[in-house]
Amino acid sequence: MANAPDFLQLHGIDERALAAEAAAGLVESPARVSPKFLYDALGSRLFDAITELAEYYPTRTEASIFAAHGAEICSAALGMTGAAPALVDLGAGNCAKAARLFGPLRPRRYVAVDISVDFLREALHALQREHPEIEMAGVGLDFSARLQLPAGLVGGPALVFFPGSSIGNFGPEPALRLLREARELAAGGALLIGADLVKPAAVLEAAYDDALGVTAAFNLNMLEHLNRLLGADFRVREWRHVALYDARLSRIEMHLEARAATRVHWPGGERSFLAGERIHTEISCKWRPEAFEALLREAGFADIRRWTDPRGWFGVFLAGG
Ligand code: AVJ
Repeated sequence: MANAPDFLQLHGIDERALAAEAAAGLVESPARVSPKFLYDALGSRLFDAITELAEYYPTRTEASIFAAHGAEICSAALGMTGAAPALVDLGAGNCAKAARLFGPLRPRRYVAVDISVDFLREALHALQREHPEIEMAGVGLDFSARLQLPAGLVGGPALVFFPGSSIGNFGPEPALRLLREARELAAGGALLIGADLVKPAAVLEAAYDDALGVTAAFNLNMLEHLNRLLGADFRVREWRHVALYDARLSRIEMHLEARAATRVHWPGGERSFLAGERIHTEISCKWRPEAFEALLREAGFADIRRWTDPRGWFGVFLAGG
C-alpha cells in the first residue's frame, strides 16, 4: 500500500514552453496571457481565498448542490462507471472537493491533475496520509494544451471530475476539444462537471471584482508570476484589475490595465503599453443549462443528468455514454 503518492511531472508543463507561450501573448495586439498563468503557488492560495468571499457564489453554490444531492449524484455516477472507479480530478488544486467524494464513491485510485505542481504536491501528500487505502497519483500537466495522461495511469472506466466551472476558462471550441478528451479519458466511464450559469450582470461583476480586492490581487499576481517565469520587469503598482461581463458572449472578462504609459522588458523581448491599454488575462463563460447540455452532447456524451441550486445559479452535470 502506498503511503506517498506517485508524482509525475509531464512535459506538458515544461517551464520554457510556458515562458515562450506567455511572451508570445504579451506581444500580440491586444496583449493576452492565458488564465493558467494565474496559478503559481501564491495564485493558487489567492484563488482559495476567493472561494471564501461573500461575493464569490460559485464554490459555495456548487457545494450546496453536492450537499443536497450528493448521494444521488454519486450513485448515478457509479451506475455509469461501475464500482470502485478511478477518480481523475482535473485542476485539483487543494483536492478538497474530490476528497469529499471519497466516502460515497470509494475510488480505487485517485489521480489529481493540476498545472500548479508545488501546490498540488503538498495537498496530495497530506491527503494520502489521511487515506492510505486509496492509490494516489499527482500529475503536473497543462491540460489546456492537451489532456492526455500516460497509458496505464488511469486503467479502466474512470469518473473524470472537473468541478468549479473551470471549463469556463475555455471558449466554445477549446471547451469542446477538452470535453472530447475528457470523454476519451473516462474510457466508458463518466464526466462529473460543474458549470456556472447565466445570471444578472451585477451578481457576476461583484463576484469578479470583490470589495476586499482579493480577485484584484489574484489577477495582479499574474505579473509577479510572469516576472519570475520570463525574467520580466513588470511593476505591479502600474496596473489595475478590470472585470466586466459581456452579456453577448455571456462571459466575464478579466484584464490588467496600465494606469499610465509603461514599458516591460524580458530576455528576448519587450512591449510598451499606452495608458489604459490592457492585457486580457481570463474569460469565465456562463451557460444556460440547455446550452451546456448541448455542448456535452456535441462532445459525444449521450447520457446526461443535471442538478442545480434553487436559484439556478450553478449546474452540476453528469455525462456518460
Ligand atoms: C477557477 C476558472 C472557475 O472563473 O470563476 C475566480 C477563476 N477568476 N475569480 C472562475 C476565477 C476570478 C474561476 N475558475
